[in-house]
Amino acid sequence: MTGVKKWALDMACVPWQATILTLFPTMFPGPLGQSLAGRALKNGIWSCQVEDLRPYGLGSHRAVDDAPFGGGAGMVMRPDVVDAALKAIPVKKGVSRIYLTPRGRPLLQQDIQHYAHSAGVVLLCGRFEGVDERVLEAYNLEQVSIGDYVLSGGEVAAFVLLDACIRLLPGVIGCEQSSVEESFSKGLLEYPHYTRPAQWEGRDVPEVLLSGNHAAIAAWRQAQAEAVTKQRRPDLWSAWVERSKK
Ligand code: 6GU
Repeated sequence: MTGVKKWALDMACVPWQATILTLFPTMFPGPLGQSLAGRALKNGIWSCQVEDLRPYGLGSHRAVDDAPFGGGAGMVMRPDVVDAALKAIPVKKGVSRIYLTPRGRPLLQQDIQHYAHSAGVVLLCGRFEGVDERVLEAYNLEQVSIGDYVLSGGEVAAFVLLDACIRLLPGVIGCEQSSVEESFSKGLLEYPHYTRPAQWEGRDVPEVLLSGNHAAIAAWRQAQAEAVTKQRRPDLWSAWVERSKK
């Protein structure tokens, strides 16, 4: 075991805790069992507790959903079933309880930082048309969306939220990465990256990057970050311009 791993184990006696409520428990840890997140899971930096919603279902068929009052397409997850599952999850201080839904507030890097610095998250993954509103209210669940498109369920959104948190946990990646983090937190997209070969298929690496002039390189990267943000993300650009005036 490397020094960093040992340090991480000593520091994080209590793993950052991910609890996932889902009808598809075998999906987890899924991609989070690989690569950086997978190694961190094995090293005890985070834990993955999956709670299957099915056993909380009603009747011999363990029904978890029913037709919407008022009519319309699709099925809605029953509040009594979700309540029974949530009751089985111990309430822990510093653990946010989150319902993943396209109706939620957009998930931002600042939210990820907040969750990563906390003790963990409980994620309720919906399927079908969604979850009965009353149980969301009763538990005052945070409602979070990962973007303006519709997924077939909250599980893929849970992977996204967890992946973004796990890479920020102490000991998951080296210190070099933390500066990359800050650069996005400043609100600009990143500058472009280049590596060897310096010439490839008739395309050259920008000369300034080969100059060894660190001030010139930093200025070039800043200008590139600003240009790409202005072009691709006018929303981020306006916010950045506003903040720069203050
Ligand atoms: Cl969090 N869930 C689902 N089902 N669809 C989404 C989403 C979440 N965020 C964007 N689309």
